[in-house]
Amino acid sequence: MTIEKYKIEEYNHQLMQEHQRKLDFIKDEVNGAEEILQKLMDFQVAIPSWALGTGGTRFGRFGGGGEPRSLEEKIEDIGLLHALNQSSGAISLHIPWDIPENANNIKALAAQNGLRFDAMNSNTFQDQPGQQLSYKFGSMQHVDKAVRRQAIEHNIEVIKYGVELGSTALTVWLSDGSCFPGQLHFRRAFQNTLDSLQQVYAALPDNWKMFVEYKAFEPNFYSTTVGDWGQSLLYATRLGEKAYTLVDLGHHLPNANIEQIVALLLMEGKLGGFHFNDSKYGDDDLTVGSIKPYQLFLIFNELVEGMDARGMNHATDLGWMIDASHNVKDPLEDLLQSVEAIMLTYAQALLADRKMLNEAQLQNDVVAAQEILQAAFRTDVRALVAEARMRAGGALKPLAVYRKEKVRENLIKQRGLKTVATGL
Ligand SMILES: [Mn+2]
Repeated sequence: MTIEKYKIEEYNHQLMQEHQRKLDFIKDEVNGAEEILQKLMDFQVAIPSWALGTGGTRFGRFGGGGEPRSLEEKIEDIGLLHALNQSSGAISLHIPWDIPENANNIKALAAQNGLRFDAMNSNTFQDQPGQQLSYKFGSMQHVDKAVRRQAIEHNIEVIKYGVELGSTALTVWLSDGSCFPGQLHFRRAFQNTLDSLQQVYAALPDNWKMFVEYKAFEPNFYSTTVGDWGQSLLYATRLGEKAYTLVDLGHHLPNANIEQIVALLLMEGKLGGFHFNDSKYGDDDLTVGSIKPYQLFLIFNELVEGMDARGMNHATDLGWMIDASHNVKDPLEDLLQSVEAIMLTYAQALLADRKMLNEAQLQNDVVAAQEILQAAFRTDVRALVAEARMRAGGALKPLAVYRKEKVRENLIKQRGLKTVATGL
């Protein structure tokens, strides 16, 4: 299913008067509105192929119907999101869940939908049907060299698929670790993992990056071999200049100061990619901005400040991706909400008066520093984000159009009620 451009324009037209009033107000309130609008239009967030179906938990899964049955249908779904918000112009694939049978056709279909291929994701956290050796006790850390070899070869195969599609990054997330004290020799696990990653790194094309994603716990509950940003940075530093740390918001212990982690990784030139989601307890994979919006703002504030300090391009110099999937919402509505939350928070971070903040910091004026940050956070930037979206050809209110056009009902009609997206 597609939503015609004229339909989106019709809906926009109905809202125009009210929108213009709100836009005039905010443009009056803030400095450099046009510059912010351009940055918002340039900023794209990649959608992972596994977020298009209803997520499951280990207790159950409640499908909503009309889920994409193939890579082609996943691209179609992201194309719908992008048509509505003009900010979801990339897709991140997971191998082996989304092996492109015919790379040229898949590339052409993505291009028709205005999408490019973001980072490729490998999977050595599950055993696949027919797989020779098991990852039950880890993949790249494994005591058996043959298991490590299998994991290395899988990652090299993922790079090969990525090259065919025009991707330029590989994200490696390992579930390797241990569940009980004594199970694992920590240094040996690290060295095996480093050696395996080095062999994958050696197969990276010159223009590619490797993202080493860390996670504090789950599925292993005693130790994780890439467990925090320190360990990831250690691997990335040992690997070389094409290797970076990837920060996933849900992969920290409770109350970790993620904004400080981001600031220091940027300082070291080692922040490569970012996975957005939100959480209350652990890796809850909830909608971005739904639980801790102020934390998200503080993180974005450091991202903008740190990238500007290094002269980085916000839109292109980091890999931005949503990594969330859960049980109770229509996945496409959830993704529209997540992208909206990201754009709103990015806009607020762009508004922060950094010169004043710097002065407050140098004067130890703690009260003023808080006032400056919260003034930005409490600014209603919804009209700015909507304006950027409309100028790019999207909808002023994407979620409202999605519902009025009965997208989910149409997808269920087309695909059926009992479909299950691959990989979940
Ligand atoms: Mn992730």
